[in-house]
Amino acid sequence: MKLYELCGADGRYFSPYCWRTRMALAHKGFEPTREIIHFCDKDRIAFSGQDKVPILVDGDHVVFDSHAIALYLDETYPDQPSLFGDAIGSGQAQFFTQWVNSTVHGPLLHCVIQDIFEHLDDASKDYFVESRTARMGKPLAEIQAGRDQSVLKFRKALTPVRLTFNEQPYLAGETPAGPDYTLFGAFQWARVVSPFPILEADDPVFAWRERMLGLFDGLAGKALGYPVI
Ligand SMILES: N[C@@H](CCC(=O)N[C@@H](CS)C(=O)NCC(=O)O)C(=O)O
Repeated sequence: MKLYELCGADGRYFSPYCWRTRMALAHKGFEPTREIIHFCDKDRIAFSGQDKVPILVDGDHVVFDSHAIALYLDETYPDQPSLFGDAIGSGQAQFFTQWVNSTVHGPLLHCVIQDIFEHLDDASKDYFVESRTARMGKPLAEIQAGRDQSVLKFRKALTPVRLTFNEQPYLAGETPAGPDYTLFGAFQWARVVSPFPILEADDPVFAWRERMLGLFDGLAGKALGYPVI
């Protein structure tokens, strides 16, 4: 298996979507070969017929989109530990993925967007500024300057997650699985590029993040990034 993953300068793997897939692959017991992609390496991923990572190449199969990859892994490797459980679990996971993408990623991106820029390889910097300024409608530094407010929105968005941890240690229940990786990608995205504290230390989500960082022999915790405080 080969995983095409986004990387910035000095081996900082910051993509939230790629982290979902790395964690999902580890959960399934797979260690793919890793292909490093920078924002400007579009020609190297053109074979997939689209321009985003993660992309998983498994023999003759080319699968892109982190959610589609997770579904593919469960369908193709049912004897390995499951990510979503059953058809109902997969159905609910679709909702959860859309919720994280639409409700959690936004305020978090506002907290770290300039920090992402700072950690990009030089060749990707202009592309990032142009594409993101056009998308967000403001200079990146200006967006990040409001992060004391954005982080409050981010923490508020996590209310259902926090309440879940009053009942169970992981989003998937007693042990981590697909939905935990879907949300955790966002936290790793921030940690890899930014020292900004996005959670308070007494937040149950903070303790969950600690547990996630330690999974799979510290796969995410050992990756280059800032200490979580
Ligand atoms: N829905 C996709 C989103 C993938 C995505 O947006 N990937 C970003 C990396 S974080 C990317 O490749 N962006 C390339 C670009 O913006 O040019 C997934 O879940 O995999």
